[in-house]
Amino acid sequence: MSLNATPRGERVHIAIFGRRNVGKSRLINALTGQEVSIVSDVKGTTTDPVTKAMELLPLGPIVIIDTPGLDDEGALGALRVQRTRDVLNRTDVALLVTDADGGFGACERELAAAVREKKLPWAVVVNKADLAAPAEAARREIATQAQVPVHVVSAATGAGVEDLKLALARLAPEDDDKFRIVGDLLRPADVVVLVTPIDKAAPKGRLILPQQQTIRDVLEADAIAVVTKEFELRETLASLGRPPRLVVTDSQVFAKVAADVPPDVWLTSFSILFARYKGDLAELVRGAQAVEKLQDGDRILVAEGCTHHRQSDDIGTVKIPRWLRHYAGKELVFEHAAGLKYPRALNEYALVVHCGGCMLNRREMHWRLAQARASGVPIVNYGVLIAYLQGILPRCLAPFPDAAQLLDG
Ligand SMILES: Nc1nc2c(ncn2[C@@H]2O[C@H](COP(=O)(O)OP(=O)(O)OP(=O)(O)O)[C@@H](O)[C@H]2O)c(=O)[nH]1
Ligand code: SF4
Ligand SMILES: [Mg+2]
Repeated sequence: MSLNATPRGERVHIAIFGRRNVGKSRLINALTGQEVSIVSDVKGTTTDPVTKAMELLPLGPIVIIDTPGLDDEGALGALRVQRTRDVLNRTDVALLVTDADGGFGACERELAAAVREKKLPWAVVVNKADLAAPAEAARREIATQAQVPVHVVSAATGAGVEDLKLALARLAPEDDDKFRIVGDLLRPADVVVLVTPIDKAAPKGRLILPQQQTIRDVLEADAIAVVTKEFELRETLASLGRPPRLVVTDSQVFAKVAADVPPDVWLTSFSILFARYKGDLAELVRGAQAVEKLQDGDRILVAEGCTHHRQSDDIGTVKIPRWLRHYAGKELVFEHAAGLKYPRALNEYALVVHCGGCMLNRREMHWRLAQARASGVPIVNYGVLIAYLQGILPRCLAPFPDAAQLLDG
């Protein structure tokens, strides 16, 4: 994806479910006007979830997910069905595709129950209207069972596809003001100073995504973003006519920045802002505190949201284990999970340490937190853990009293 495009984690994730051969893949191609997925009359053509980021008007930037059929058979089939069900954990809007022949049977009812349990917005699509338009009675029957809108379309002729796009735009969750990076901490005309080191680790010619997104959110709050490196921070603060509302820094230079920012000015880090934005800050702070209880032989899961290229001093496989062993002074056993492979049985772990999850949408991050909660396992992320180990977490949490309070207890 181009660097100018909307980040994947910010896109509405639309997933298409249904039995084999109902035309899920062909419908995706019709909706998007692209050959996203392979279509054939062989049952079980789509064997793995297929994901594609794109613009879908009038909705905007989306990720569309094609899935294997819900009625797949045999041991391999069951595995595919499980993978399809896992897609629900990152779905914002679900479409359940059926045809006039199959109607709304056991497969459809089962998926509908799972979608309802997750409280997802969804709709039913009756495809292949060119072959057999469902009689009005059949359509009403499906609507009664599903209790959601039923759209009759033909992926082959395109009939009903434009209406379905409009319906998707209506179903998509609206941007929720509760979920802001910093905007909710600011009043119009507040000044926010952002400290962004430009060192060898910084990408050439641009700022990294969390920095870009934070600037954007400051501007959306009608506040003023002032960007500086750590070396010019003192000058920057001195040049302002009034103290800033907030200083946000890269965690790596926190100590230097903390020395230059007056104690009564809020100071936090980009990682803390994103921990709150994507997840649940209080839960992650509790997870950090669990470090104090680690024992010899405890197993720790380090989970990352994508399989990025590992560097020699990799954060997840090298640095986090080193820092944690050093801090706890215990013999700890580390295991790793990357990408969409997030283990179900978390209860064998004493702690889960998750990456910032920049590639995951908020729904998936929340699902991962919920899995840990359900297993009774504390979970923390890289940003909150590092701040805790460095002893800077209390200062970082000053703007967030609810989470800060946990450290006092
Ligand atoms: N006549 C007609 N045929 C369709 C329509 N939509 C899909 N088909 C055909 O139905 C067959 C299955 O379509 P796919 O899109 O591969 O179905 P799928 O649901 O993705 O199937 P799996 O990947 O096997 O789960 C293909 O031969 C399609 O050309 C439609 O609206 N009308
Ligand atoms: S923070 Fe997680 S999701 Fe983002 S690049 Fe790193 S490993 Fe991937
Ligand atoms: Mg398919």
